[in-house]
Amino acid sequence: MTAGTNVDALVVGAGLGGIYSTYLLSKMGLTVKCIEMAADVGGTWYWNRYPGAMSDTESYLYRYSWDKEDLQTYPWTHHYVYQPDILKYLQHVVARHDLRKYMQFNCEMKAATWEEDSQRWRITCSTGEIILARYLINSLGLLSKAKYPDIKGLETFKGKLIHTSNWDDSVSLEGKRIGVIGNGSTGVQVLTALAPVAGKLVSFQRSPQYSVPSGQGPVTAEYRADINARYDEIYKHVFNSNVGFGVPESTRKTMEATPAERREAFQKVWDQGNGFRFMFSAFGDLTTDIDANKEACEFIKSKIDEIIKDHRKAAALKPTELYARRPLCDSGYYQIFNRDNVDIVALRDNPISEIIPAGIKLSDGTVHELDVLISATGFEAIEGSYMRICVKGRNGETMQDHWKNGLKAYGAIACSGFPNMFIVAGPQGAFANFPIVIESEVRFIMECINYAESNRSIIGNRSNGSSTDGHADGLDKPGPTIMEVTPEAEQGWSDHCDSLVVGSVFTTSKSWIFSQNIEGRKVNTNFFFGGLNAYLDWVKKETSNGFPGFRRE
Ligand code: NA7
Repeated sequence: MTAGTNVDALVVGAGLGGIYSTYLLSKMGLTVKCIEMAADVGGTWYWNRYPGAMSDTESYLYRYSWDKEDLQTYPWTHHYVYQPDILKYLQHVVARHDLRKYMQFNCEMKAATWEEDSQRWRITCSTGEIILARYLINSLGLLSKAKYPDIKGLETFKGKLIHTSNWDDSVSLEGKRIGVIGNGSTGVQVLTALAPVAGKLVSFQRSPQYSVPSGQGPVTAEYRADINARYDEIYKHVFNSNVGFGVPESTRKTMEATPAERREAFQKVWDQGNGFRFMFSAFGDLTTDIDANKEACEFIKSKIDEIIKDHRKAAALKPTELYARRPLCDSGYYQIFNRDNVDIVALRDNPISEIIPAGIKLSDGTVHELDVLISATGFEAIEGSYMRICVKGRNGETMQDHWKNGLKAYGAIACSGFPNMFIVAGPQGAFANFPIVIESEVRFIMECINYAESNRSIIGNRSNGSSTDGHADGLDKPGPTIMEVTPEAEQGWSDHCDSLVVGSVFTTSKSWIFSQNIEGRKVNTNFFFGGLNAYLDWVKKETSNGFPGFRRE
């Protein structure tokens, strides 16, 4: 066997989750290495460099909560941060905490195998290096593997084809004839940003989506000072909330309000901006009551009619489904369709028949000639990152085998048969603001590692003949030194996630949230819809009860 570099913990991925994991593991005193396939840190924000790429979490929350001084001093100027600023922020955190020394770039994990004899993971990298690690923390990215549209002739296109998640800065867009396929959060952002730049811009839209204003704009010094003064209170609220977006979470029932009160409440959140505010602050039942949801749909459709002058375009942009996907917000999306150089093609009436060298041919024979075709068609979400590599746990079981009947992970962080392996932003994590979710999952993982390390030191002390005071969990016998979740606990979590979506309107729309954006994929509950607060309460119980979901041998 080839010898390899030995570390206590290997972190794979240097995005939000990988950076935080590396920081905490190094603080714990373990030897740690972080490998990243890209040329630098950033994860999602390294790859998604398309024009208009922006976080739709307000700037004051789109950062780590654990460095208060940095929270109060790091500059941001607008209500939302764009991709270049997020990337700069992450580079800044890595420099501030001197984490680059643990990191190796242009290095992809190709395979990882659990070795029973050494009780270690053997990781093979794209560089040919072998790394041996007691703990493997995969922070590979939830939305990492690009999904291209499965359309006949795509490869024949003679212009420039770009996927938004693998942007090519060298492509000139000024004055060009640009087609965009996809109008999810990415499509909405890229279309809005390109409207003033393109010569002609056409959105080839399969399913219209609801979008509300983001409320983007500069912040005043007073606004920033107020946020700075309230950070403790803000994070207390956020970690105790359902979606963690810092917005009020209403419990008011939509249908108990009069039509005028409903319109007034929707108008208020529309004016304030933010998709999650619109979905959760005006009323508390848009995701659970179809009649309530329909009221929100009608309100947004009335706004589309108000904003868009051309009736044909307005009709094409109006969704027919419920407001039941990840809520979108924008910086003037519907408004761009008032421009003469921007058009919409409703593929539900006239689908694409094929892509030809000159552009896009529709079923009715119309040809749209294009210089640039942008694919904003999303990702092979969650599993995509795992399916392209070979991770083998006990008895040679691969992640492909493990997830063949659906994606699952106990508490979003561990899979049975994969000892001492953890996942950040894997399946069945809280459906909430991502930096907060990632922090929560990373802390849970660190609790697991800390527990195993404490048990190791108790056993180590015993074999040295030293006396020990109690045990890691206060029980009679020391707990496990290898953290491996039981199949029952893993299945129990997955069943719990399934039970939480019964009756949710979210199940009515096809999207990556339920693995329905990929043809032929099994419908799966990819999130824990019980709320961030419920997730954190559950984690607290697990840790204080001595990790009952993990094997004790
Ligand atoms: P999404 O939300 O998965 O959106 C993908 C879009 O691409 C959506 O509008 C799809 O239409 C469209 N699509 C996909 N395939 C096709 C084909 N073949 N023809 C036409 N249109 C197609 O990805 P995003 O990148 O926007 O957002 C992903 C997440 O990133 C988002 O939730 C945020 O958390 C950040 P469909 O709706 O399937 O009809």
